Amino acid sequence: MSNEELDQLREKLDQVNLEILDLINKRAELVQQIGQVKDKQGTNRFDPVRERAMLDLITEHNSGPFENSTLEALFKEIFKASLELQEDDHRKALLVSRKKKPEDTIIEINGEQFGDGQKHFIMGPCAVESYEQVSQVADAVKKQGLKLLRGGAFKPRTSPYDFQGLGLEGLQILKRVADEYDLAVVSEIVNPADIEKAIDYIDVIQIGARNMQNFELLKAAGEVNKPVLLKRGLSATIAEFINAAEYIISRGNGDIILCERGIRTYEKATRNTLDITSVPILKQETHLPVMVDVTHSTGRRDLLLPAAKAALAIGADGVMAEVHPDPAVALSDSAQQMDIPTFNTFMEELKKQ
Ligand SMILES: [Mn+2]
Repeated sequence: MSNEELDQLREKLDQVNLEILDLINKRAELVQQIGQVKDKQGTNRFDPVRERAMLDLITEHNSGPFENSTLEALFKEIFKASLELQEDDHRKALLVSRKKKPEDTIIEINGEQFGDGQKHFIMGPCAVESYEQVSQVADAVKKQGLKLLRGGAFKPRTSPYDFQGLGLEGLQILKRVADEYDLAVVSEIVNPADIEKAIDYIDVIQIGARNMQNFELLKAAGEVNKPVLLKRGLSATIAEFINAAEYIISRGNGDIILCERGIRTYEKATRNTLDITSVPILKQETHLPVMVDVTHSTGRRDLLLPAAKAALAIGADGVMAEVHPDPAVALSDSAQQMDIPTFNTFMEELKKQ
């Protein structure tokens, strides 16, 4: 075969490649249109029966030289790429995504701008136990120049026999103390029906790890005009976490702070495993502020400071931790709450960073 002949064949091959390219992209456009129709109908994108029918049609018309199995494998790749294209379109459409809104969401709470690139802190006792207890912590929080006070009034506990929190009375205590010290209140709500009465007492609605996929609660939080601190579920993937936030924003409330609080793994040295790389992933994928709860992720007082340093170093917008005047007698999380001197050292160290 002369070189000229080879060149001609190669030229033809290039031509065919371009035709295939053109056809593949035409096909992709059709698939995208089908995806939009399916979205409107609310039907599943992946349809194995339809895929089988398409493959059968292709092999029926196959006159070689490729074998049917080779063609099936090739087309299967094209189908897969097209399905992924539909999923990309879907991800693009998420309201919490960077693709939808490239700039950071900044949430103003009591003069703090969450998401502005500065460090923010949410500190307070695990559970509200008494006015005295909360006000001692609030005093320490205020002296550190902080603006947000956390405290649990409704406590979803692993055992039904553990302390369940003071409920509305707990919120009233928090509100009273917060007003005295000019702090904003972050507190967990567990029941959609409680949101309406709770918003008179709290400034940030916390949705806890155990409720991350309580969709009715997410929807209810999406319908009020209060920032939401959403914690990652203990067995939730990052994609599930992002979708939980999407439930809130889809109802109109975009003031959402994501909070990594550790996930369940086989490791027993810590209470949960702090998934530290979820922070930059969440920052890349969404435009929302991201915090790290060092208390529940580690479950160990000796790890609070190094975990908090790591969180800030990797790009978290803030740190959450629990503080109790006398952790030894705390009604919940007694092993990992900081006493006030430890909290002061913790804060001094983090401010240095
Ligand atoms: Mn706790």
